[in-house]
Amino acid sequence: MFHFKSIAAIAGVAALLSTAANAQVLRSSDTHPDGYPTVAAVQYMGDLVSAATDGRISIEVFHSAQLGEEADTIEQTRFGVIDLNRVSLGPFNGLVPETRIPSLPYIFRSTEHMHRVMDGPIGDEILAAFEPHDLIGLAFYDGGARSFYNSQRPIRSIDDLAGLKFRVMQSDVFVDMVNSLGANATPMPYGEVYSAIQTGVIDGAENNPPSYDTSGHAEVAKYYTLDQHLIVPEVLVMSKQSWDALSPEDQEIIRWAARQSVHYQRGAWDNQEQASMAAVIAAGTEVITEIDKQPFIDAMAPVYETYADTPELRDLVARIQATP
Ligand code: GTR
Repeated sequence: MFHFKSIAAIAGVAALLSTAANAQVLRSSDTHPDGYPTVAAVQYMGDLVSAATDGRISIEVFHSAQLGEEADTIEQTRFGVIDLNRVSLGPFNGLVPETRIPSLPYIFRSTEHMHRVMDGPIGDEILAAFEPHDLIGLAFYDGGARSFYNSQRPIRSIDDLAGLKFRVMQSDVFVDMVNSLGANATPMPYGEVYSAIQTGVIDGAENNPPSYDTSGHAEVAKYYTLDQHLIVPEVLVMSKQSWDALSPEDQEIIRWAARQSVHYQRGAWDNQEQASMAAVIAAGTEVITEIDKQPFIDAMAPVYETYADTPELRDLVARIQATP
């Protein structure tokens, strides 16, 4: 015969099991390794979501491109195979035209300018532009400023870029950007860049210090010129299918937790940027900081003309530039 306490214990276990059965784990993708600021930020968001839902909903971050390269994971997120995805805005340029504008070279004067634009109504407008493409834009993270690195020679002026082959993210905006600077662009997934530089298929690539460091690219491309041509925000999106399956209350929790994680990510980003710069310098990177950016900025005029090609997109450029 069962003792009352055993019955209570069995009931308790049954309740736990049924919670576990109802518990939902949202799968989130990131190309970066564990510990990278974007990965840590989505894990932090997951902790907030778990706490706010008493464990009903949690987030598991599949870092290090475990779910695939960015272009493929974007498609999987649109189809609801992946629930959440932290990606650069760059790979969305073909799908979501509004994302081209904050991906234009030198559109932001500084990270602070980028924050003022993306934290306000313009940022909200760009997040909303994902919805017709089966994605819900949740938040923007920092991605610092991207600069050129290569294995051949120090770039001290725009003329030094001539003839070099650089990998870019899979977006025509960046192909035209590099070609307009007199170099040659090769679009390629992030995970293929290291061996492409090592084997001489390309001479280099362009990225922010944390990516240059943690991807190992600094080992094979030791000349890093801080021309800072792109301040492209990172974005966290959710599959619309996964979103629609949530109650309005849970959707609100997801939005709130994503917003909270932005503060967390920015703090982690600043630390990582400093640590990565120190690490690559210690490992022998030659950093070229003295560079006249004006010729780079001037060379970008045709890129603006090509990609800000509707009155709406031109207006978006003007509003970003007019933001103090
Ligand atoms: C990084 C960014 C990634 C990815 C990568 C790349 O800075 O965080 O999302 O876009 O650059 O160059 O492919």
